[in-house]
Amino acid sequence: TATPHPAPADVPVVDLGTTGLGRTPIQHTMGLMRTHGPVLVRRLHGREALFVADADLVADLADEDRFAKHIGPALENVRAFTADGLFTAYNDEPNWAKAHDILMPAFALGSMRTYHPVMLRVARRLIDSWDRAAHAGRPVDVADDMTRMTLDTIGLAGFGYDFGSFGRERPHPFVESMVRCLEWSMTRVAAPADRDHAAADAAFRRDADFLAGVVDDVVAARTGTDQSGAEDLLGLMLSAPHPADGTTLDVANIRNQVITFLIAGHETTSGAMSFALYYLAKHPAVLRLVQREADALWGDAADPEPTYEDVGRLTYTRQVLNEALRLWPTAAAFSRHAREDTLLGGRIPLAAGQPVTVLTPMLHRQPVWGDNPELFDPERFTAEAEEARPVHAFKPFGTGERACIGRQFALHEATMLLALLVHRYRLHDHAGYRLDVKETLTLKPEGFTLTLTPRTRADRTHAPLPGAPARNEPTTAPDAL
Ligand code: FDE
Repeated sequence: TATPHPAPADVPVVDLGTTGLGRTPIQHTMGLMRTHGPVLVRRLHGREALFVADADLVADLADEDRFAKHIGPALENVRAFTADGLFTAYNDEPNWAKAHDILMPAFALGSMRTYHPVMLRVARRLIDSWDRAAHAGRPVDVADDMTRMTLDTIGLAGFGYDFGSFGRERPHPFVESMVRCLEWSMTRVAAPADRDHAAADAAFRRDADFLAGVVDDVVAARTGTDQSGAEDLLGLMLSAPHPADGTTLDVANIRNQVITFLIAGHETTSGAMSFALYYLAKHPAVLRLVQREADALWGDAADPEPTYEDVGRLTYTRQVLNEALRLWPTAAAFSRHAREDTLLGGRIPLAAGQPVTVLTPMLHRQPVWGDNPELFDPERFTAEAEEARPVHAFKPFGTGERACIGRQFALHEATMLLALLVHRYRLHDHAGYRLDVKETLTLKPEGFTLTLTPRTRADRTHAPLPGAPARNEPTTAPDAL
C-alpha cells in the first residue's frame, strides 16, 4: 500500500497501518525494500521513518561534516539499561568522548596481541565441548555455542571475569536476561501506544536490574585487588586518566560501559560466526578452501597453537567472514541525522536533526555487488575486488567516529575460531537446515545445528594453496582431498 509522499515525490511511503512489524522488523523492512526500492518512508502507528540502502545515499550519509550518529527509538530503549555507555551515548554527552578517548587504546590493532592468548583459551573450551559432541554423535547448536564462546571471551579479555559458559547446560543467566532486554527494546518500538505495557515493562526492569547486579560483581571482583591497574578494558575504566583533564570514568558510567561491552562484544560476533558456519556447511567448495588455508598453516597438528601472526595470514577465512557479514550484518541497521538542513544525495530534503536509518543487509545487496547479490561468494572480498568497489558499499561496522570500536577484536576472535574449527572437523548439515534468521535487535540463525566428525590425517594433508605461507610440507599428493 504505497502512497506518494509529498516531498520528494519519488520516495514511496509504505503505510503499515496497525499491522506492525512482528518479531522480525529487519527482515520485514528488507521485504518492503525489495518491493518498493532502496529508499522508502515506513509509516507505523502514524510515525514515519526514512530508510535507505542506496549505495550513493549511504556514501553521502557517511559525510561526517553533514551527518552524525542518531540514537533512534530502539537504541533509545536500550538506553534504559546502558544509558551513556559508548554505544548508546548521545554525540554531545561528555562521557562519550571521554570514554572513547580512554578506551580507544584497548582496541588498537596492537592490543589484539594481548587478547590473543585469552581468545585461544576460550576457543579451546568450545573445541573441548565440540569434541565431546562429536564423540557422542550429538549435534551442536551453533549459535548457542558461539554465544558461550564470545561471552566468555569478552568477559575474560575485557574484564578478567569468567562466565564459565561451557560448564553450563543453559546459557548464563546474564545472556538470558540480556536477550530479553534487547527483545523488549526492539518490540517496544513497534508496540501500539494504546496497549498496557506495565507487565512487560516490569519484567524488563527486573532483567535490567539483574544485569546491573552481574556487572557490580564483575567490578567488585577487580576493585581492591592488585589487578586494578591492569591494562584490559576494566583496568582502563577504573584507573586511566582522561588525556584532556586527568579525571577517570565515574562509577555510574563504568557500570554502563561494562554492560555495553558485555552485550556489544558478544551478541554480534557470535551471530557473525554462526552465519559463517552456516554458509560453510552449505558451500563445500568454499569449506575446502578454508580448510586448505588452515591446513597450510597447521598441517596435521592435533592441537595447533595459532600465533597472533597466523590470524593475519588467514586471508581467505577472513573473506568468508566478510561475505557472511555482507549477507547478514548482525548489527543490521544504524541511524544518522542531518547536522543542518540539507539535501540527501542532492535530492531528498532533510531538516536538521531528522533521522535516516541505513538498512545494512539491503545496502549489501545493491547493484554495486553485481547482478547476483544473494549468492554467497567470498571472492567478493579479494583485495582487488575490494579496491574496485566504492568504500561505503560495505558497512557491517557502521560509519565514522561512532563506528564499531570492537571491530578488530571481533575479527581476530572470529577468524581464529573459524579456522580452528574447519581444521579440526568435518561439518555435516545433518538436518538439511533451512535458514531462519532470528531477530533480537541483532541477527542469528535460529535452530542451526551441525554434527561433526574429526578430520583425519588424510583429510588434512593436501597441498597448500598457491601463494599460501606453508610451514608444513604436504605429506601426500595434492589430490588427496
Ligand atoms: C558500535 C557498532 C556499530 C555502530 C552502531 C551505530 O552507528 O549506531 C555497529 C554497526 C557495530 N558496532 C557492529 C558490530 C558488528 C560486530 C561483529 C561488532 N560490532 C562487534 C563488537 C565487539 C565489540 C566489543 C563491539 N562491537 C563494541 C562496540 C561499541 C562499544 C560500539 C559503540 C562505539 C561508539 O563509540 O559509539 C560499537 N561496537 Fe560493535
